[in-house]
Amino acid sequence: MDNRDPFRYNVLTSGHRACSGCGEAMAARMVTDLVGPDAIYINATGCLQVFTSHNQQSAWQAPWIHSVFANAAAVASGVEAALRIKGKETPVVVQAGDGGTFDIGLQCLSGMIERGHDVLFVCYDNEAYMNTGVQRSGSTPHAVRTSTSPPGQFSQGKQELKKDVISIIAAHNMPYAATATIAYFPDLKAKVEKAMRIKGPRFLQILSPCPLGWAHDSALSVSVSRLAVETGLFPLVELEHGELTGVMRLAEQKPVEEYLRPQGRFKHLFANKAGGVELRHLQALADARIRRYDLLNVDTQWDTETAMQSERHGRGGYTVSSAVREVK
Ligand SMILES: Cc1ncc(C[n+]2csc(CCOP(=O)(O)OP(=O)(O)O)c2C)c(N)n1
Ligand code: SF4
Repeated sequence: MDNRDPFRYNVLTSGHRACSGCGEAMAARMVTDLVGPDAIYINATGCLQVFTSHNQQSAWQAPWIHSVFANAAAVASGVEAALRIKGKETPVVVQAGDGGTFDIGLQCLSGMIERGHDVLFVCYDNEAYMNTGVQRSGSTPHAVRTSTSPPGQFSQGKQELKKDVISIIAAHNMPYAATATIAYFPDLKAKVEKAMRIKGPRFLQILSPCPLGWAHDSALSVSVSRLAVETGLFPLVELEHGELTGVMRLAEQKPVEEYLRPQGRFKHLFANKAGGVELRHLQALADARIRRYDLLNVDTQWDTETAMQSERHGRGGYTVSSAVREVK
């Protein structure tokens, strides 16, 4: 008999060592509770792995494997293949930071998708290598201060742009890829549930503010992630078989300054003229994303409902089950 109380049982339980206000901890709690305990979780090295599995203790109330930094998707591929041979339908979920996704894990992730493994890959995107001391990653946005992109005489923080990973992943022509963030739980919930109804490789990029690395008040993680969406800097989108099938539209666009000001990682941009140039650059990047996804083309409030109604197709050799995968 299953004695787990569905209202009180958390896959990621309390007592772990995340910093207060950790967006990654919030996102992981949401995702894993939606997927449920009867799944196999593979965790790349990173903050989530470190703060949940310390010295023979574990905060996971589900089967959980720690892979190395680079190979979580390869481990998941093997687990999924073994389950398939055994005729089991247990969901397989990868969890990784942006370093483990955008950079060092990208090759294994690409292979996993190309081979068509039935795995959900979740990237908790906190836009730097947080676990090892806030080094810049391929996900770190332009002009951000990190320990390896310090602003100074020659630069205003990171010089390169944030890698457009959702487009790279969607270009694999895979069944489902989407972005989400902790500020919009109904949207995140709908996307996780939708991903779990689809067979084949699926990918979620969840913006997960890190109070330590972003240097914002730990009480502001949710509002900061909301501002990332409202400014256009982090569009909430869905892509199926490479095509855009859903966007969360904006009633109005907020200026990027509202998002940047509460975060110490952008503080240098408000200190001098050179920083002001980068502020305009960041505003232009947000404007470009708004145009690209047509985020303002709506006369109502948040258009979540419509965004969630996008049809799934069984194209590309993958089948789509009509019911939510049964969790036994
Ligand atoms: C091959 C290899 N290089 C470097 C490391 C050190 N390392 C462990 S976790 C990590 C950063 C993880 O960053 P990310 O994936 O973004 O996750 P976060 O900690 O930010 O959640 C690094 C550099 C490692 N474990 N293995
Ligand atoms: S450093 Fe950032 S990602 Fe890591 S536990 Fe702290 S808040 Fe979370």
